[in-house]
Amino acid sequence: TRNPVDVSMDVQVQDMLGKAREQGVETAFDRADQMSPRCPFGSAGVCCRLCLEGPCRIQPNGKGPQRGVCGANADTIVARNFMNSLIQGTAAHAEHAREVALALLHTAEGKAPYHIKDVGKLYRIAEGLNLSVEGKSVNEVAKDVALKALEDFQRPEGTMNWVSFRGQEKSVAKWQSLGLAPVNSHLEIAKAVTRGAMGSDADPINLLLGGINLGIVDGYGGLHLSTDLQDVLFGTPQAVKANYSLGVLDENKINIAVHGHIPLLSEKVVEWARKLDDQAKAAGTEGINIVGVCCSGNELLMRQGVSIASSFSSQELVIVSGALEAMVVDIQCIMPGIQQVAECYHTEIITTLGHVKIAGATHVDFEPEHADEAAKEIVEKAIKNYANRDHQNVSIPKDTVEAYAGFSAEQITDVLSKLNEEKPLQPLIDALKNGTIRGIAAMVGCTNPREKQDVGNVTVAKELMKKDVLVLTTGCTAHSLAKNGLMNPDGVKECGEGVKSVLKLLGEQAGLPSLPPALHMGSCVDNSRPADLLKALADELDIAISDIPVVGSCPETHNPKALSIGTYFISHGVDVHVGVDPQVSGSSLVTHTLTGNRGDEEVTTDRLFGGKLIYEPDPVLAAEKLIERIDMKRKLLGLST
Ligand code: NFS
Ligand code: SF4
Repeated sequence: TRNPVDVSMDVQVQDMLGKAREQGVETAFDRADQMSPRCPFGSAGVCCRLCLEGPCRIQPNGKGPQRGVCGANADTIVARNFMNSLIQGTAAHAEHAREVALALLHTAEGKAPYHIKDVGKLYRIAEGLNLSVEGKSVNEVAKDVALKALEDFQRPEGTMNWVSFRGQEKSVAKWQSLGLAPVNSHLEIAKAVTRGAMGSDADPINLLLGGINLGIVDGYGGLHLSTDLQDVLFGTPQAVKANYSLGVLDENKINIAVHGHIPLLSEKVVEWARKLDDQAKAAGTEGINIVGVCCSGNELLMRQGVSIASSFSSQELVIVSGALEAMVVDIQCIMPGIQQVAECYHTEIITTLGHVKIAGATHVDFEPEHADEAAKEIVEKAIKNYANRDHQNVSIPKDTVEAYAGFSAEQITDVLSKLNEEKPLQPLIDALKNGTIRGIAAMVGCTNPREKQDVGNVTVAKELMKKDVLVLTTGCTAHSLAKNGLMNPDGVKECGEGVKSVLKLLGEQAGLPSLPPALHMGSCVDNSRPADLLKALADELDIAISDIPVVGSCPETHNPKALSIGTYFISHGVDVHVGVDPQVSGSSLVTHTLTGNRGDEEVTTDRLFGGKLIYEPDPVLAAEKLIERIDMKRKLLGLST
């Protein structure tokens, strides 16, 4: 068993883990220890249990049988397993997007209690989709946009609307020429399920190309669609200030954690917490305190300035504080373990979706049409549960860290436009060209209970900042960076002189001493935002996205969703680093296709798309490898290195 100091950089997490252990409460960090050593077959991706002839497993060292009962070899099994995990990630994002699209339709029809908050963005999207808006009301335009979005789950042929709308022409043309441009999300997911099944696609390279197709579905049918429509419904984020760490819990208030992903639920919980504040006061408290966990937290942070209590790996420890009345969850990244932990304290776990329940938890069914009733019921349950709080067992860590977030592509462009109104991207382009900014990195992804929390995320970010790389961030990685001062203007001291000067200059335009060194662009579906920024840059320069000196890094990932996001970026020729084993080492062919170089004889993603996967567990070495790739792309553009 690891000592608390070895599971997280965060002292509050260490303390809370100490409390949990003292009280005999098991968390993911303990279970991760119990799970090691991990099965070498699974780790290498060479076990297959796709059919009842198996399970089959191939010894990577060449000893023992080299084919499964059906004749599939290690290459096929590894490629199939990799693609099957991309299906998981892509389906998660597509389903997220579909729910938001349906909610937009119902809102436009007056059947769901939401409003069109960003009318400007709605009209920009309508224009991008070539919809006529003349003589139409806002709701009519919203309905047209929602129908176009839903068409991306059912059109029988052609290219997805959101791919044509949001994709860069150069990339779309390449995908079309390779037969990889997706038709509709459900079709591609269903096709991938079929090809990855027993006795279907047995060509490892073809399976990996199927994975690229899923990455494209993920990026447009999942990420962009979700972000676009969420911005329409809930507003496009603008810079906000909020607090991070377990310390954001408030002993004097009723604490409700919102956890999961889709803001349809969490936005309503915030709204009703405000409405029922008096009830909370009548219960003898100072009101209601909503805190965020995982990406629901990111969504609320970006739009409402709600503070964030925890990233993925320490989610159970929010409960161990003893001060949490309810944890409301929707979907994804919700550890089933929270229920066992909650049973040791007074916290009520509230699930909200018919297809995502946890045995033993309370269930309040959440349908967008009845969002108000459900949110009210949830908040009232939390208020009522305050009576069960054991005040002797409350331990809330003292400090919180102040952080700035809300850097949507629109917000960044807005700040830039203060330097050059006509061509807002020009200052950024000039800085890239003259080397003041060496490159751009999107620091994304998770925390993983197997890894020491925050170390990978923070180290890679700092190493890149030092070398004048501009860092954008999303997801749980942003949480790591925020807690370590990298989303605060003070954090700019970590940057090299070039990036520092740019951030200071931009900060002044925004009334701050500096912009923070890591610009928080939102949740994981909001990886569409850095993608939008890259597309705008590439278009302005009339180059492909793969030519820009930009990289992605995902040091502490755990989720297949992160792999599909990574694949989305690779499909654009952006290099993507993962710090956790992607479980493909059992096939040198698959490994080479994903991680090989463009000059190689064989097929590699680098050769086909201009970007590759970089697996490197050491964060310092990872940053070095990323810088190498940034410099290589600078050289190809004829820029100084
Ligand atoms: Ni992304 Fe967000 Fe966090 Fe990882 Fe999970 S919450 S959607 S998958 S763990 S960053
Ligand atoms: Fe074994 Fe082939 Fe069945 Fe997989 S699909 S379990 S390798 S027989």
